Amino acid sequence: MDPKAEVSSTDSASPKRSDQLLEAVRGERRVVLATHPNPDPDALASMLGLKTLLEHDQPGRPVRLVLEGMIARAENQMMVELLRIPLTPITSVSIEGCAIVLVDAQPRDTMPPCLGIVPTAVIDHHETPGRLEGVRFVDIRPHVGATSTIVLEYLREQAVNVDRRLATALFYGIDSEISGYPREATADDDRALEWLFPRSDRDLIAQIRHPRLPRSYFATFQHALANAFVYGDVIVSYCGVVPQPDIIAEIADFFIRFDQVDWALAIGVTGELLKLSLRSDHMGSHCGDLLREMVQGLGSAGGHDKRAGGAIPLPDRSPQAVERMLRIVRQRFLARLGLDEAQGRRLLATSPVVPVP
Ligand SMILES: [Mn+2]
Repeated sequence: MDPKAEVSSTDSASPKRSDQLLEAVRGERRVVLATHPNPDPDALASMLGLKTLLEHDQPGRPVRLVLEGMIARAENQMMVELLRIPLTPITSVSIEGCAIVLVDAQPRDTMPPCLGIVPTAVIDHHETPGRLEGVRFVDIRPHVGATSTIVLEYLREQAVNVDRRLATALFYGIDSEISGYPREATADDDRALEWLFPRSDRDLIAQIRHPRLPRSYFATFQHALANAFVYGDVIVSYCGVVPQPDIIAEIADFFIRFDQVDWALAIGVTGELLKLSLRSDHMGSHCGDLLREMVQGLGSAGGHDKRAGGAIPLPDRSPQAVERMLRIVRQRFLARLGLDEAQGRRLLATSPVVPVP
């Protein structure tokens, strides 16, 4: 989508995006806000902002935030707890007769929230296209760094009060989404952060950023470090069976900082899935497209230019099934980057274990 086309919608002659969204869901008695599985802070904050917007427009109408999967990262659990984000498991919600607003995601065949149901509205910023036929309201801006930036724009267009709790959620939603390096953000995201910062609770943000971590977190890093292999300017790490799915992305973020690589791929098993997370250090890497090629015929993937994630369903969790799939994915990845598997070497030699002092 042409980013300049976005600007014209804010001009007073044309209807505002937020007016169109509110109009699209106005006829429905209930609204369900859904997002991708294992929602991240941007998805959580966007849903909280839209709930506020919709309740302001039609007070008394129920607006539910549904959760598919889990709140995985300790930071995200802290966010949900401290900001009291009300979530209902998707399995206990009847979506019949509701307007469904899909946030920070797009409808795909592999995405249960919309299985067989066309959402009423889709608000997202990911590049990976979804199935949008029949969707009444679509606002997809791949150039914007966070969906929360779009939601804040709606709230301000409609002059909705953004209280401290919501400002804190939106600030953290945007900041956590765009604070990686290389940075994928626009001036709109920066303006949103500037507006939100003085209205947010900085002490709560600090608490959300620094939660206590379980032993399994460190064990996963140990496994990932011991099973990290370097091929030219690429690092591939196998994280084993992970305690929660988001840690695979965290490991990819960790390894892309290695000064001898430009690509980092982290792979782990969660439930019946092999999850992958890819990072690149260059503009124009098209990580989302590359990862989609890698999992073609096996699973699904998507994301941004420098960051992408994907998942492959496993026939079972046996070491043989995992190893077979790992080998296919690794071969496809290295072949695509023109690298030879045989040149792989471990990142670290086995480290000596000192006796207990
Ligand atoms: Mn997002």
